[in-house]
Amino acid sequence: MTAPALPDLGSEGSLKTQRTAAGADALAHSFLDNLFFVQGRSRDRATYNDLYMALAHTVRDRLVERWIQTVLNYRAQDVRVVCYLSAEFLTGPHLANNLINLGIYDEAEEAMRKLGLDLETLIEQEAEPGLGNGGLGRLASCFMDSLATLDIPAIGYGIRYEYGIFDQEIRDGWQVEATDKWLRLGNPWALERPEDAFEVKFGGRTERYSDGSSGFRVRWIPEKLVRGIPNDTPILGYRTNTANTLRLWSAQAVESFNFSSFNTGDFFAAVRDKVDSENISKILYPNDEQIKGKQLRLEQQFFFVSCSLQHIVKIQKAQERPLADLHRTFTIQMNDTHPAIAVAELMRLLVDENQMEWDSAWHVTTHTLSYTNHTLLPEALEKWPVPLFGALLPRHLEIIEEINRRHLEEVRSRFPGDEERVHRLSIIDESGERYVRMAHLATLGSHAVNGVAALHTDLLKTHVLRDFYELTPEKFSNKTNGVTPRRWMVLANPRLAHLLSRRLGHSWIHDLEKLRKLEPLVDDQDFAREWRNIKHHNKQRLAAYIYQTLGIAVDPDSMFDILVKRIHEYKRQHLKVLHILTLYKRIQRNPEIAMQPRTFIFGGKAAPGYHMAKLIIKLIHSIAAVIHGDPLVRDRLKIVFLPNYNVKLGQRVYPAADLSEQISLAGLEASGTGNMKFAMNGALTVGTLDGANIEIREEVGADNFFLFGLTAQEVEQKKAAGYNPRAIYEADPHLREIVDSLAAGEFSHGDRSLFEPLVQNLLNDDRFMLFADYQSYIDCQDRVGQSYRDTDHWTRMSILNVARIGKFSSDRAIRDYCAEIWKTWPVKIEI
Ligand code: F58
Repeated sequence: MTAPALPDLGSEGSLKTQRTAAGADALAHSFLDNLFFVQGRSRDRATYNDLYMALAHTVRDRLVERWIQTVLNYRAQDVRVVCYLSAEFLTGPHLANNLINLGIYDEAEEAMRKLGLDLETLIEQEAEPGLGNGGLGRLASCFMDSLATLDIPAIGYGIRYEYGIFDQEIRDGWQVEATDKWLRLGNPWALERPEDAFEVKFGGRTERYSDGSSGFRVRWIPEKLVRGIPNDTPILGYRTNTANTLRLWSAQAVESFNFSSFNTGDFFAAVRDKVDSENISKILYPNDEQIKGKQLRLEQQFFFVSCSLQHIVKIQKAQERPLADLHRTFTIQMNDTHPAIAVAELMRLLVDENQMEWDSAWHVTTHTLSYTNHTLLPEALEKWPVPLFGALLPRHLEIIEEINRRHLEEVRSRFPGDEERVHRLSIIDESGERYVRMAHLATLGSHAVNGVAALHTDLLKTHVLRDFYELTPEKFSNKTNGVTPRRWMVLANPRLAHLLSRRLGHSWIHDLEKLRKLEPLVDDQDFAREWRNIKHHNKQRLAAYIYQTLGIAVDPDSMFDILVKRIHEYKRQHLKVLHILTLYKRIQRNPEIAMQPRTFIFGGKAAPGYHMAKLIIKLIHSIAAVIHGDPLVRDRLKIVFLPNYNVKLGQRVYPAADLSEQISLAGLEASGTGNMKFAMNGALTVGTLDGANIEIREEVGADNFFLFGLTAQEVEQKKAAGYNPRAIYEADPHLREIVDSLAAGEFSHGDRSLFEPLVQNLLNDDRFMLFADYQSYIDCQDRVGQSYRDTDHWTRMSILNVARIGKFSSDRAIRDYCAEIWKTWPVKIEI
């Protein structure tokens, strides 16, 4: 039976006021209303979670109007929409961010105070949506914030993992993983939209058929169907009406039961099919070498890409625009190669499902898609075994083979006789077992390819994608990363934000270059004192957290020397350990030695299967235990490992840092974004010439940055000449002493085997060249220690770091993408 035509329900005008008013009294009223009617709780029985939920709904009500208006506006006008495809969005908690962007933080605080509640406590209740591993996922979320703030029409597409990045616990110094049940108490921010679901095909076979007119076409007869359900979260810009959508797909079985199994009486087989389908969005893969060959991972990628592209095509048709103009309405950014299957899926949707000719479809595809690379590590470049790929996506393999055939034909005509080049440029790696190289597919299927910092882009052009650069240099450009000052300054460091606004006005919050106006204040003693007081307050706050969670008392007057990021050998957390051990040995040798007291703070997760990274975590805990047990040193050197480092913890950590450790081996960190978050909170950087460190140093000035280590070029030369770490070890008595002490079991209760893998690795291979950079790092840290004692000078450097950090706002990054890749423009939303 068809439903009757919908009646005209009139406009929302009359519904608006009660749920959207912004004053403290209105907020308090809505809060109590939501507690009762939405959360279904009486005041006397309410838990903290109930109170958090009531406040979240109160805030969401104030987003909805802008959100609906944004969508209506985009429909009505001739707009160009950015679609950001990313397997990860590490959003961080929403409540406080939304209060800030709505401009009602103070009012909400007052409203809660009037009810006898503390806003911060409620904010703390929110579970972290850990839908990302680290920098790449967090970048996607900073970009969503900036897109909305700049009024750029945009949709973020990804996966709503039921379990996000694992929770890290520490037992006896070892990392132990626990599942992240972030949805346990519900998620008030997302709306499920089952009516807007799409079906995704998997497996099966293809078949040719004649369409009667233009010849043969191909049809894909899948073995399995899965439904993608959208979960939409509004992403509001800062003090603007634009609320874009973050659409995360969750997988659902198409039928509750597989009826053929059910009818044959195999009840469990029927249920297993359902469970298998729904597994697709169950869990986020922790970055891990073991991802290779994991079919479920490829299923996840295809699942969210297919749903997203089907949605895009549906919008285009609903607007009655031709698919041949898809690239005029939409620009689709692939965040690394995880969504690279989009190249083949868009071709399939156009050619197979919409009967477009191949050449036109290829034109539309390549003009719609663009690709950002985030890694230079060869082992992190995605490739899929051809048999696995073909079994799961038989039609896509055919399409890729056809794309490749045409591509290689062109290569051969441009470089006759150069079969080596043909092999290097092929989408299919044929050097042994056959693989689909996803970075090649993404590059070929895009009109723009970018790296995320100047050095990284150069290295892409000269190494990783060199042959593609020679083929189509015009595709390549750099887009240095940025981070949002709303979350990483206003929210994380409210005292600093207040000081800045008092002196500069508020405009710096969406125009970060305005911080330059701080420069004249560097010699203002009152300002410098306020600056130091804020840092001290933030350090006290972190110290209190450390004491509460770990029972370790740290001195806020010591230097907070911080290294937080994923644990990886190339990031060289163990180089930091070598520094700490060097200081320890100095004190042991000379107990009277003058030394700047330091608190070394580490945080970061190791991939569950990455043994060396887990051993580094154990090493940090082991040296902490020995050093804290030694009365001679324990007041000068403190070591803290913060378990379960995530966005929430980052917000506590960056504002409290004196020193930011960015010590990767040059040429390996694509950009880094933590480096930016530290510097914009007034920490000084000790770092190598790697990733965005180089540009940060250029901006803040070489005098305000502690540089050490080999350059990327020197790394390459040294490797080519035959790097010998053991020779460095043998020539340096201090290095020898600490390495020997590790090998002798001094930090492992005499157990010589525990750290042997690490020691042997450094002596015999040292792929990340810790020994080569060791002396330079120690010398540099000695300069850091000296500088810190000159408080006035340190404060001056700290202020200059903030004053000159404007370039690293994600607003700048998004403006660059808009101007040079997306060719989009802002659309103001009127309410
Ligand atoms: C990071 N990549 C880069 N990958 O390492 C970092 O230099 C850069 O600043 C950042 O991207 C943003 O451009 C990164 O975080 C991942 O987490 C992958 C997720 C999927 C599995 C493999 C790792």
